[in-house]
Amino acid sequence: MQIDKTNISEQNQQLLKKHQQRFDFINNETDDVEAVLQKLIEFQVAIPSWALGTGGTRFARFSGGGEPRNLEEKIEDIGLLHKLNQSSGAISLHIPWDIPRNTANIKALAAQHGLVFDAMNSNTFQDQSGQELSYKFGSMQHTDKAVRQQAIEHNIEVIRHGEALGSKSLTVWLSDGSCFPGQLNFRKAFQNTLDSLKQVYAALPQDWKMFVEYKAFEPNFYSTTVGDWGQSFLYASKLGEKAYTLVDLGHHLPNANIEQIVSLLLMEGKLGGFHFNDSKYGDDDLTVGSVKPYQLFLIFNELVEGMDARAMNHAGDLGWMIDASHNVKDPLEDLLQSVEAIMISYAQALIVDRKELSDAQQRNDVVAAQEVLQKAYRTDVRAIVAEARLRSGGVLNPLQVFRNLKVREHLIKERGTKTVATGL
Ligand SMILES: [Mn+2]
Repeated sequence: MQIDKTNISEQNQQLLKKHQQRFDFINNETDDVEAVLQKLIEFQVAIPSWALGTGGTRFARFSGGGEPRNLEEKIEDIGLLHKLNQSSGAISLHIPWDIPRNTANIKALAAQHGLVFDAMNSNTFQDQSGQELSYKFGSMQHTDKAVRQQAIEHNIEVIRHGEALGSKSLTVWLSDGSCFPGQLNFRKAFQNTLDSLKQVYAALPQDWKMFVEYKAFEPNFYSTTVGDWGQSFLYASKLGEKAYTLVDLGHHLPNANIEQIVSLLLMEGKLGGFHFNDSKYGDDDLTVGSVKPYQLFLIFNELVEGMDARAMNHAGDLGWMIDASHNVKDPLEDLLQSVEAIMISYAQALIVDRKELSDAQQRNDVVAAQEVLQKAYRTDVRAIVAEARLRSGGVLNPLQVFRNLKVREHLIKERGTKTVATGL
């Protein structure tokens, strides 16, 4: 399935007049829209290779039709998303699910679709077929040195694949932990994990980053060895300047103040990357912005404030990724919604009146501070986001065009109704 320039301009033509009215209105209402547009155009969110097919729960998996059957088709799917929104110009690979059969061909295919390779993801949370030792009782924390060594070697192999593809970072998420009190010596588990991470860190190329992702619970239900941002920060600090904490929105205990976590990690120069999703109860992996859009805005508000305080480049200095799983929606439609939600929250954070907010905070004017934030949050910035897409060659309404062009129907025709993408 190819979407060409003619498709795009035809689709945009139908919506252009209405869009222009909406954009003119918001442009008059808002200061410095041109600067916001420029930032939106530069901002790219990586799509994870595992989110292109239907996910499953521990009960069932209801596969959809036309799912990508291999890495080439995953790249093509992200290419389609990027063609529509011009904001999904990167792919985050998972090893061993996405080991390229021919690296040069894969690089060329990605380049053809305007995609770069974002963070590489290792996997020691499940056993692979033919694997010698089991991760049933953990990987990097394991009591047996041989298991730890196997996990270390796997991560180093992931780095090598990433180097060949032009990636610049490794995300390590460990499911290690314990399910029952007494199962684990916490201190030994931490030390083993730190020693293992140190060996992986030593194999990082000079210009690479390592992201240490944390998660409060699941699959382990009593303790997790990288359980929260404090523990991740501890590992990242002990490892060195190339190691950072990665925040996954779904990996917190209920009601955690994620925006405060983000603010402090940024202050310490230790926030490395972000996994976007949304949730109601735990690690639900739902569409970004579908349940708690105000929280997403508050997080972006801290991101923008914190990055500006350190003179960071919004688009390039942190790793922006989606980490979601789709059980009932078309994965591609879900991803279009997620990217849109991210761009909307980012745009709203960009129009916050920083001076007014800072002044209100200084004089303890709580009411004024809330007004400043909510004024931005309640501004309908969708026409700004659409204008950014239009200027970068995308479509005004990606979801509508996805349906108008019958993208899913074409993919089913090409790939069949019973395809299963590699992943969970
Ligand atoms: Mn994640």
